Amino acid sequence: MNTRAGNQEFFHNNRFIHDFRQASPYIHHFNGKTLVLAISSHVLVSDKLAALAADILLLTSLGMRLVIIHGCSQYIQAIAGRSTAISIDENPITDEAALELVKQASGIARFNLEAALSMIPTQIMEHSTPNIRIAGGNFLRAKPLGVINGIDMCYSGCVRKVDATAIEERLAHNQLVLISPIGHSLSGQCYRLQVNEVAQAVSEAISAEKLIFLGTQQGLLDEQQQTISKLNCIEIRQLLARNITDKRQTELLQTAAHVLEHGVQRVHVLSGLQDGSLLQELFTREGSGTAMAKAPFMRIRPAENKDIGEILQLIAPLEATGVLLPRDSEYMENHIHEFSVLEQDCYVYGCVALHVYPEENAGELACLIVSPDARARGYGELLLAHVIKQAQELQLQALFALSTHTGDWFVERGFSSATLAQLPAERQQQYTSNKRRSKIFRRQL
Ligand code: 1C4
Repeated sequence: MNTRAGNQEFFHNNRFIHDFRQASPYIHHFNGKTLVLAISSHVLVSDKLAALAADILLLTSLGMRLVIIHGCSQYIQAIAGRSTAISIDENPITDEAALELVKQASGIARFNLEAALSMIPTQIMEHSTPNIRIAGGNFLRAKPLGVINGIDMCYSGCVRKVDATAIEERLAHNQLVLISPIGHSLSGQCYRLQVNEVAQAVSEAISAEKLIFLGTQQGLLDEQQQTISKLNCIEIRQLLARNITDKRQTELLQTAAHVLEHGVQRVHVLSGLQDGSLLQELFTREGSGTAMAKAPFMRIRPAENKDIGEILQLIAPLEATGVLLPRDSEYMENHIHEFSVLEQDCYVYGCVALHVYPEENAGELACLIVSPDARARGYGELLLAHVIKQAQELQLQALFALSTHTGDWFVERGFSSATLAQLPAERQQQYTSNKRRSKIFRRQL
């Protein structure tokens, strides 16, 4: 029997509440953001398409604006027979017959995707199904590749222009834009285009928040064939310079570097065959596959009132064990200007405060925390360096830190033991009254 007590036990035991709460900043962040999904035809022909389509519908219902670019090589192969080398990598020349195949295959890919996106996922009630409208059109202007090294590429083309205004109009009307890898020239001719190139041109033209490649691989691989979780543009360029990746991976890295340097915030390479990889990437801290960004993913910024909840969550267990001084939300509201937070994506992973004693021309590094799941990555050291820089900019002469458990950490980073008498007078009083008998450390600036 399904009882309320049974339900409570269910919620207590499973991770639903934890996971849903963890997803909430991402849900908030992505509302109204534009995502470009480049979906390989290997995914479209697989039995995972229905699950992926359901996840895509979920994203639209959460307010994300989606543009999908689909591949079609698997459909071409199905029509033309297995022996035909028809992917653009294998056969870059598109003659008239090949162009006909591309048109047929794109049509099938498109219809299958539209059908999958029209299904009502079982978890959505019929009357509450988001009424997703799919828009297509002549969004891509193409031009021929022409004759390369004496070889006529015939109807293989490249993107000349993206009609970003038309795409924006469709997105503004809550439509999902579906784009095939075919463009049209001013003379009315069709040209076959590469999915990567279309994805690059479209995501740059509409300044997408993210470009997400959904293919067959878990993500990009390093030399040991392990999935790389994160890359910034410098690391992408280094990987490309080492020339160690295969052709497909090299193309993805080149595309990623280009779009990141032209306004797209993130590029992801995920497996479209792994159930839920898209949701995992967008709504969990761990993510999925490979994520690429222009700058390193982490930044330290001044704390704001909106961060108080997360800072208090970081403090709570350390306050309970006596590592940190107690601080409540009223204290935080009054002192938030002293705090800096270390943020990655939408999450606060650490914080630190600089309390200034102007009369003694000194500062105290306080409330230094790195979240347990992000320790030993050098974040503590970065927060320390940040506070030292702040203190130097204020032309303070000394920085203090008081600690019950972390003395060695400060000594290893240039602090020395200090006496109570060396502390600023106001802090001496607080020290005496709170009876914590913390060790005192000082660093000359
Ligand atoms: N002692 C010595 N070494 C330590 C250490 C410790 N307690 N904790 C970590 N380490 C070492 C690691 O083993 C690692 O060494 P390895 O493996 O590289 O050789 C290295 O540090 C890691 O360095 P990191 O730069 O990657 O550092 P993170 O792990 O990112 O962060 C924290 C280091 C100490 C910040 C982190 O472990 C943490 O959050 N710990 C819990 C909170 C904590 O102890 N914070 C220090 C507070 S002192 C208080 C206040 O409320 O204002 C109390 C004031 C009072 O009156 O008593 C402060 C300043 O907040 N004061």
